[in-house]
Amino acid sequence: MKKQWFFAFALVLSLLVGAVGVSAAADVYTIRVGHTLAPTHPYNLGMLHFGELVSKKTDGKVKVEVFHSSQLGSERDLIEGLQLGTVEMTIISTAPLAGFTPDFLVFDLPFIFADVKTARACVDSEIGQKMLDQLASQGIKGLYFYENGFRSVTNSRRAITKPEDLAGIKIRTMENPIHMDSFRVMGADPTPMAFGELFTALQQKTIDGQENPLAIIDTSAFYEVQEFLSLTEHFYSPAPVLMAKAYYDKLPADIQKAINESLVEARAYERNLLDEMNASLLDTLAKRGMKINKVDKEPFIKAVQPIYKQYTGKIPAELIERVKNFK
Ligand code: EAX
Repeated sequence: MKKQWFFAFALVLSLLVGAVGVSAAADVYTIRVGHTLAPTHPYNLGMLHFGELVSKKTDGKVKVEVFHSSQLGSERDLIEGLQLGTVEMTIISTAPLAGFTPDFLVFDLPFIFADVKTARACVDSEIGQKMLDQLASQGIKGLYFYENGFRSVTNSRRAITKPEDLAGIKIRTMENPIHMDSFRVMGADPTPMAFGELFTALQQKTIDGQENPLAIIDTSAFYEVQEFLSLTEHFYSPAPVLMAKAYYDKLPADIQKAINESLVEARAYERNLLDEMNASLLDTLAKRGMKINKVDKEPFIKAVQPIYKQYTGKIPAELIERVKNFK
């Protein structure tokens, strides 16, 4: 009889420890953060900085392990990983979240933000907070918006100076209906693809182009496989930092507090890194051989107006108005 009690106790203890990722011995909380970008990108540097801050604030109780370059899977895999509890945290673009919570689609509307200051103020406002909170029903703790940035088009065929130049360009997009429909309405041929497969697809010319912010074009070396960079800045990608809700909810209040304080501090650090990089990246990418052109955005803005009509309803009209007019 004694043996059965012992085994039952051991089983319960192992389930308890396994469930919260805590080693019962020293109450150490290990947070694995997965993302798709290069080790030199501010996503990675921002998460490493978060790890340093939260370790200091908790006297080493919280240990953050950052896995870059899609080591833990694509952004969709990472979102599902949070729901399954196979990963504790991720930093991604909002685009793949559209399949989980449609309101996030509003940030994917082309040209919805005029500049980075407005974009940051909007995602940091109660509009952004409400969206992060909506993720709770999906088993995800939406914490803060970091930044990916304004996305521009690169390709290997021609400079894109007006929407008509996109005709017939096979362009990789994120797995997001607005991104695909926006390029379709401008005459391009969109292919949704996980970020981890993108460099090879460009190298093998199975696609002509892609669209991402300058910091990704540089840190993922797209300049090696893309000749033209056209500064369309057609979408703004916020970068939500998300945790597995089941994991977060089980953390003691003081640990949750330390995580939140550290993430807020590291958010400013990550955005500042992007600002610093963006100040010199056009020069850097030109020196790396890219042919760079500015564009008159008006014809592009006009060309994508049907997208607003098509998605009003799927995205609450009131939410589109609030974000579009955010000051
Ligand atoms: O979130 O897939 C993409 O193009 C994203 O910009 C990237 O994964 C970072």
